[in-house]
Order: sequence, then C-alpha cells, then structure tokens
Amino acid sequence: MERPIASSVLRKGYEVLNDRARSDVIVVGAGPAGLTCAYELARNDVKVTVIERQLYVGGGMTGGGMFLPAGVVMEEDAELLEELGVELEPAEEGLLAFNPVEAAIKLAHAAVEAGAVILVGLEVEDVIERQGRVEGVVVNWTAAKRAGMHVDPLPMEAKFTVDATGHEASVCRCAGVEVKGEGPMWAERGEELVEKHTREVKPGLFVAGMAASAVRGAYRMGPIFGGMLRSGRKAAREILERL
Ligand code: 48F
Repeated sequence: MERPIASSVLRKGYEVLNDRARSDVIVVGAGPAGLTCAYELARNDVKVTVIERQLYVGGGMTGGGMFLPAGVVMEEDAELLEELGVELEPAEEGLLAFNPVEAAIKLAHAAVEAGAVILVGLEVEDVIERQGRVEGVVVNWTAAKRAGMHVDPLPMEAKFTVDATGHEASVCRCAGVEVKGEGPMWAERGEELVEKHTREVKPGLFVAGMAASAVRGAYRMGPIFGGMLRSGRKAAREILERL
C-alpha cells in the first residue's frame, strides 16, 4: 500500500501544480476579499488559482473580533453571505452578526465548487513582470521560507493577478507599488473606501480587500466584513470585463 499512496499523491500533486503553472487569474490570499473574488471569477468560467501561505483558508476573518466567534456585516452587504447560507442574526443598528468560521468555510466552499483551485502552504515572494506589466507570481513553500532555507522559487503565470494579502499588501510591494499602510480606525468610512480603492494598481495587477486600503493609507474597520466582500466582487467584475 505504501508505494501506491506515495505514487498517487506524487502524480496527483504534480498534475495539479503543473496545470496551475498558467491561470487566467491568480488571487493571492484566501481571506474574505480573495475568496469572494475567486468565487465570482470561477462562477464565470475563469481559470482561477488562489495562493495562500497558511494551511487554512479565511485569512483574518476566522479570528472574528479579538478571537471572539463573531463578525458583523451591514444589512445592505449581507446578500452574498445569505446566498451562501451563512446564518445571520440581527444585531445592533442595522448590523447582522455571524460566525466567522462558518462564513469563511462557506466562501471557500463556494469558490471551490465554482471551480477555483486553492493552493495552501505557498507564499508569493515576487511577481513576474514583462515590459512593466505583471504577468503572474513567483512562489515558494512557506515552510522553506520560515526555515530560512535558500531554495529557488517557481513562477506561476496569469493574465491578471489580484493582491488580496490583507494589510501587508505584499504583492503590491513586490511589484514596486507604493503602500502607504493601514490608517487608523473609522469603520464607516473604511467600509466605503475599501471598495473605492479596489482597482488595477499596475498593468496586470489588481488590489482588493484590506490590501487596497493599505495601498492608499485608508481607514481600518475592525471585524466588519461587508467591504471585503464588495471589494472582492468589484475586482472580479473589472477583471471579467478585461478577459
Ligand atoms: O488578512 P485577510 O483576511 O485579508 P482580506 O481578505 O480581509 C481582511 C479582514 O480579514 C480583516 C479586516 C476586516 O475589516 O480588516 O483583517 O483583505 O487575508 C489575507 C490572506 O493573505 C495571505 C494571508 O495568510 C491571509 O490568509 N497572505 C498574505 N501574504 C501572502 C499571503 C503571500 N505573500 N503569499 C500568500 N498568501
């Protein structure tokens, strides 16, 4: 049994990675913005690969507010979570509360069911750039990087790349895009601005979610997630128009 286990894993693992050497869209980061973006793209028959450096999906969403198992959305932003069957409970002043682990899992499930492939344990450490256009990313095993081992990375090509890496905006930094850093807290304004700042920041490279706020130095908003969902959806729609 041992040989066929190894052989099956090697064959299947190679097949998946080899198939993902080129995607239509690479989304970096499996937080709420990246997962929403991947879901919207995949359901429109786009070949989308999500690259996540952790071994879990959901990014900062799963931790709710200070590890408490709760997050909120404004009622007007609840459509996607409702569509995915996330249980929403009326809370204060037009907010709806939900379990953030449930929401993250259901977002990831929706993206995968729609056809997105999520690769975990891989960290984006650079971008591929040709004539000033971002044409994919350069990845390495998170474990190798954390161990400080010098091992050459591999490129993964894409027609469009989405930086959904949260407040680090790490893909933008690699691509030489100025990142002002996350601003102080103003929840309402931060929720508006995150969608406004979602855009193509360099040819071939879009930014979504908290990374979009960080690029522009916009306000943080705490454990309210509607802006992340709207931002992921906006990036997907703009890319769909371009593909
Ligand atoms: O941080 P994260 O959840 O970003 P988001 O989707 O949502 C932000 C909210 O969770 C919350 C908030 C809401 O008000 O402020 O913070 O914008 O998810 C980002 C994901 O990207 C991964 C990281 O592990 C996380 O899961 N990530 C970051 N850098 C890299 C990366 C990288 N270089 N390569 C691969 N994954």
